Amino acid sequence: NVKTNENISIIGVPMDLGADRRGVDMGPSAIRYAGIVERLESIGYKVHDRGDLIVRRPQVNKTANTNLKYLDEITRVNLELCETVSAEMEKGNFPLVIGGDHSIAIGTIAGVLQHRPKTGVIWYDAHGDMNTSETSPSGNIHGMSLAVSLGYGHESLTSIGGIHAKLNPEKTVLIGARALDPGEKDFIKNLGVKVYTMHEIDRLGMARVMEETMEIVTDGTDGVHLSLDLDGLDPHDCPGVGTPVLGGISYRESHLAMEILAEANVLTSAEFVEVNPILDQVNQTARVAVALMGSVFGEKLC
Ligand code: EXY
Ligand code: MN
Ligand code: MN
Ligand code: MN
Repeated sequence: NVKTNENISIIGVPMDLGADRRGVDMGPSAIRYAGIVERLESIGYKVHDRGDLIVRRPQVNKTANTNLKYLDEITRVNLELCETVSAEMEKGNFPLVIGGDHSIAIGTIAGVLQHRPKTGVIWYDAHGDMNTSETSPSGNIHGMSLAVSLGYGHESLTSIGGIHAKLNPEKTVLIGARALDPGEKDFIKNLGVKVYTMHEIDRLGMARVMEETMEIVTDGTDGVHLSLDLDGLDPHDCPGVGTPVLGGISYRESHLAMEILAEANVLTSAEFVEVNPILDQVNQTARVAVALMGSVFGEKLC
């Protein structure tokens, strides 16, 4: 049952500076404790756990002339993450990043784009993460990472990986959105990013949503990245997240989404973020994350 790209490199990023609530920095430990390595090995992969990047805790969260919280340290870590992801891909390994708050998508995606510059992205999230410093209600960078990866936002962040390493909005799909800020809604429409809100998921069903999504992210691209924020799922299934929003995607629908992605055999990189163990119930959210990784990496029920 060994896959063609049989090497997976796990990169932990214990980052919580991009979020308002502390604790999401313990996400990588919780996901390892939930058995990520054993799970992927049981499917037939060779798993290389590269450990965690170092994230410092600055005493000062202010950078001059900006409302962005912890901009300097978030920039530093994402530069290192970009290089780490790029180095793993250089070796032919599949980068699997575990977080940590969603600000780490900036570094992951910048690294991925060094090797697959036309990557399509599935952004599985209750939120859009499409704010800039002008539209952000909070100054929290985890609410800005998709905008940065598309080329919009503070220059320290958009320059990571180089100004040309940016996503194509028409090859970017949001799934599970239900808490978009007014500025984000305008931005999504203007850029032509495809959004499947909970309304479309209810109406069309997850199978159709994923079939349409696969069409968008595979046509004319050279890779597919999955950026899965656990708060995309319903808080009943995933209580251990810092920004829960009622009315989310179910555990079963999420498995189906991952299985359809696995069947298409197009995934080239992935990240699972926003697991917050101190808000969780007996590590349930980390266990859901590992179960979904099982599905997306091709685990079969029978
Ligand atoms: N849209 C809100 C903000 O920008 O502050 C909330 C963002 C939460 C982001 C979470 C991780 O997906
Ligand atoms: Mn912390
Ligand atoms: Mn997010
Ligand atoms: Mn979110």
